[in-house]
Amino acid sequence: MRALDLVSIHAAGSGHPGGTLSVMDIAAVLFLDEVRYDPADPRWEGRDRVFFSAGHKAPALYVALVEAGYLGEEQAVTLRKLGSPCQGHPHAPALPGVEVSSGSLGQGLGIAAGCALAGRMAGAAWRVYCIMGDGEQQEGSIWEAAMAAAHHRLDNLCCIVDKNRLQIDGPVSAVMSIDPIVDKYRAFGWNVLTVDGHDVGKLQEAFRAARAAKGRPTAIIADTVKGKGVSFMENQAGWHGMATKGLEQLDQALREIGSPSCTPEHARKLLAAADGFQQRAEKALAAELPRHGRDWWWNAGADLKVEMVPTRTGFGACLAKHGDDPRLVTVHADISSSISIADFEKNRPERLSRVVSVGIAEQNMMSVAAGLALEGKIPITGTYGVFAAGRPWDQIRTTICYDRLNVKIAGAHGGISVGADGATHQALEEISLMAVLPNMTVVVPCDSVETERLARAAIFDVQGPVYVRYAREATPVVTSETTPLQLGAANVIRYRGRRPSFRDAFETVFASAYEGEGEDLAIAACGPILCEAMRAAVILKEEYGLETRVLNVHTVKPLDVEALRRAARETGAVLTSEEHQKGGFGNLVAAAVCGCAEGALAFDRLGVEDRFGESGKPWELMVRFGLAAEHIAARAKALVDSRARREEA
Ligand SMILES: Cc1ncc(C[n+]2csc(CCOP(=O)(O)OP(=O)(O)O)c2C)c(N)n1
Ligand SMILES: [Mg+2]
Repeated sequence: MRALDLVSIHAAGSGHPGGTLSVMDIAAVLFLDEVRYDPADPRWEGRDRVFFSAGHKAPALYVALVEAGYLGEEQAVTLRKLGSPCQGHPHAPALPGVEVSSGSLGQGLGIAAGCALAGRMAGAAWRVYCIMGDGEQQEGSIWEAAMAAAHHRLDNLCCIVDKNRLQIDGPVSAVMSIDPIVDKYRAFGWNVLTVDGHDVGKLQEAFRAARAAKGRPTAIIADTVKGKGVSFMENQAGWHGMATKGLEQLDQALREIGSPSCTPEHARKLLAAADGFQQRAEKALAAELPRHGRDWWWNAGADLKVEMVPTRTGFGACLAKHGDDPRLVTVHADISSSISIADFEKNRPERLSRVVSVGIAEQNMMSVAAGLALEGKIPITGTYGVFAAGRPWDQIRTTICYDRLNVKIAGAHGGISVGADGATHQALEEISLMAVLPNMTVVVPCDSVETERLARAAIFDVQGPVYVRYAREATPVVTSETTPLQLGAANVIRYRGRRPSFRDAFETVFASAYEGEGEDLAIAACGPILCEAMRAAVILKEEYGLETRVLNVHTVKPLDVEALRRAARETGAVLTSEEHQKGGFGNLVAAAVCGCAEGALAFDRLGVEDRFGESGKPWELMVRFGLAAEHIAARAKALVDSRARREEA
């Protein structure tokens, strides 16, 4: 199981070896010994229910489902690929055997408690199991569930904590201690057992004891080793979320695991199967990209060259540069490197006294930040946008926004281009969630340079809450230090003809200073998809002779209404583009331009069509979800054509 786990993560090129290797013996004992199920009838009423609350341990669940007969090895190795049933985090509707989707930590125990309650109401004999991480114990929702499960005496419920002592930012004891965890569960009224989580016999015994316990739920605290079985991964925080690089490293890991069935030779066959799946997915995808004359994809031609840098880099650069201001305090929630907030203290040990770790506890993160702000600090909090905007929305609304507290929120991993982690980690709703809040400022910068500059403005020029949305993937750099930029003011960007550099092919001015040039249409965008809108302007001009007024609406709130209304009046056709559920940005623009044009305004919105994201490579997903320049150009062309037809009629 460990070998297949590592092969699937290797084939995906990303994933979580550390926490899957630590939980593997637990998963094996559960699925091969303890739990009753029927792979021929995944919804069999009499089955025991197993919840993987720690959704990033998905590959361990998938290989357990292979052993249990739910799916084949060849399917398991399609992990994280476009169209795979094995999403980066478990997606229940996609894969029989998965009870519920997970990936947002801290929710499984409550679900398991509800399920156990339903089982008891039905007088059923089946039992409920819930697997959690030790860092995950930092989520307050777990303790709400722990209280409820004990209160309701749910002895048909057994949770297992994979206590591997590490989370993303380092040792659990350093990030936010959970100990004494045994005493905590006991104090909440649970039957608590401790066990060596790699001793199969002891695990079987513990599950037997859990079944025998009456009148209260059982928590099995399993001592484990993160990365168990592979010498270079064991106890290394860095192997939390990283695939083996190169076949040599994979082979070394496989040799150490020493599986008789999943040898390096067998791994080659599985990797070839994964490759075949990928090629078929790419072929299908190629047909989905609208064609416009020549290939206009990024850096495909001899000119219009562009550099790609992740916007998150710009956020980190801002903190590194301006972190000496003693008012700045960063508040971390265990993903500080990947969102670049840790650049604040990188190589600057004197700033560590202004770094606060709250653990995986996004709601408390906002409350702590609020308290810091009350005392004159400028707290900078951040995590992935789904967890930064969604999980603590009420804290942001009622504590931070209501009192206009000076809290800066970094919403990383905005958009579908997050890639292989899948829907649970792709923030597609936060523009709506944040822009609806009174007193909130929302900025969505388009590239790394603009992110750095707008983050600086958000921190120092705005007195009050600001949400900065940025992304994960490397995206084009289309602005520079000298590009006109003012928070709250939109820019007009005009394509001026082919140049060696994509950035130099455009002229950018403040919208308020722009003299209309009788363009055919306007495209309003925010975030990295603005670069796609710019590329669409190239396609529209070069292939169809259409002039486009691209509007960089980096500040979504307060919106530069005048710039949008002028664009609507002067071009008569407006298309909005967003890497977000369609309307989060587009509806705000629609409301701004509504009724402002003299004749009928041709208006359309492009964005994610009321659906969740999925796993895949970032650029694959931009195509699958219809967000690339080729799609924008096609929609823009259709909009202009429909106006022409209307005018003719
Ligand atoms: C609500 C939420 N916040 C943050 C994350 C990002 N995240 C994924 S795994 C992880 C660390 C989990 O640590 P632990 O529970 O110890 O599991 P291990 O990796 O050791 O298996 C974090 C913070 C998340 N998935 N969900
Ligand atoms: Mg852990």
